[in-house]
Amino acid sequence: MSSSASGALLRRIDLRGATPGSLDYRAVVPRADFDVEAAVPAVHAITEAVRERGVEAILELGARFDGVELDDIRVPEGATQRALAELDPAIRAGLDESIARLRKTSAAELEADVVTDLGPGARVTHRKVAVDRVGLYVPGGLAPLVSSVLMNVVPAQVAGVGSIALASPPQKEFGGSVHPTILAACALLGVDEVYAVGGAQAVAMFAYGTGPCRKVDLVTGPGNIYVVTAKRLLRGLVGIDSEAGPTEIAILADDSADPAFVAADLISQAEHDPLAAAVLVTPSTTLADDVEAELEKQIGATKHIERIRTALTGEQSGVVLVDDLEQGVAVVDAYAAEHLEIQTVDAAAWAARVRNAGAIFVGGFAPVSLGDYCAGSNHVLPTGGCACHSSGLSVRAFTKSVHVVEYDRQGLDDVADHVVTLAEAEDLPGHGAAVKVRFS
Ligand code: HSO
Ligand code: ZN
Repeated sequence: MSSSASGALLRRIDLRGATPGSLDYRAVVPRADFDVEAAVPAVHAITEAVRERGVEAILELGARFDGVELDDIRVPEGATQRALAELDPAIRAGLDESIARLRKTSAAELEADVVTDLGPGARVTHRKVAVDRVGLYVPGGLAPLVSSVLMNVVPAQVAGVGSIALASPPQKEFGGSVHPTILAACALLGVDEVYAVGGAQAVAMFAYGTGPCRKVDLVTGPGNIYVVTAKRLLRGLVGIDSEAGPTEIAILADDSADPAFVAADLISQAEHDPLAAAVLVTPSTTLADDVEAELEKQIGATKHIERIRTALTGEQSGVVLVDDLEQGVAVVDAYAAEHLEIQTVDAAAWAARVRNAGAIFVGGFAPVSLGDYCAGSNHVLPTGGCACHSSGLSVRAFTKSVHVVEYDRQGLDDVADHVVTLAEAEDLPGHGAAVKVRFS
């Protein structure tokens, strides 16, 4: 393996010739230094302040981090409807389309109860129940992610969540309120419990129940390192979705890919954050060179050039050269990207081989930005390699399941001896006795 920095935007990591099994790809793929542990002391101080001093602490933190002086954390009723009335009709049409597609996929993905009969008088039902109350976090930071409102709210509503609260950082530019487009999206979706609270303090507010905000059962939504760290610290007290940190795009591509598409897609996610990761995995040095040339060409025309350049040249981004797509699949699986694009011949077949990714975008006409807004898929996805054990948001994230056990006398009698034997094997005779007493 070698790494080179030749003045190119993307560093190169050459894995060609690595024999399968000889190298831990996870250790060599580029990855952001997203050090949640390092953020723990600062975040713990924030969550404790909110726990101890409630709204007063949240207002102080808003002044410190967001530069706003507020008297109240709750966005006044009516503000969402007013924002909707002033919303640009073209934006409204885009939001409507996105909502319609998300509703359709969410409804189709709802899981039915599963009833299993295990013999006469022996039945187990796997019942699906929506979480009662959720707190949704929508980042404000470098961009007001209005689309994240939809990605959180729609699956929660379709799952049947009864109570939804939303928090987003107060915006100095808008008098300390939440960004008006985010408020308008809330109105479109019928969400009127909105808090102008950002960062770790929002997660703490949801988890503890602070001031006007009742404690929630589940906190979802993407965020910066403070939000992610707060979710990790407060997990247990509340449920959380995946840890969704700075965005990542990995593209597995061969010679058939259009370098202009590949470059544009890498730039699209680099645009989010100087910490965003853009990774190209390819067996083609020609493609790697052509993508590099395209990046140089396209980057000049971008609005957020500094942020994009920082993300592309950062440690977390790069081109990984592989021998073939077979090795490429092993590498992208090890990387477990938040977003994975496959731009190869037989893209669907290669996509079917991938096990670890937050979402997979197949072929040249499924860019990540389609998924960010209007594909009908969800864009709140696990980052930092968490895709090897976690899933993105969907109705399932807002649902829990309960096993309901229905056995009658006959059903219990049929397995009674086994229960008694196993209880004795564990030296827990009282367990066996609870069965025997029913037949004595
Ligand atoms: N790509 C981001 C989501 C997003 N993009 C929102 C634009 N707006 C993380 O999946
Ligand atoms: Zn995006």
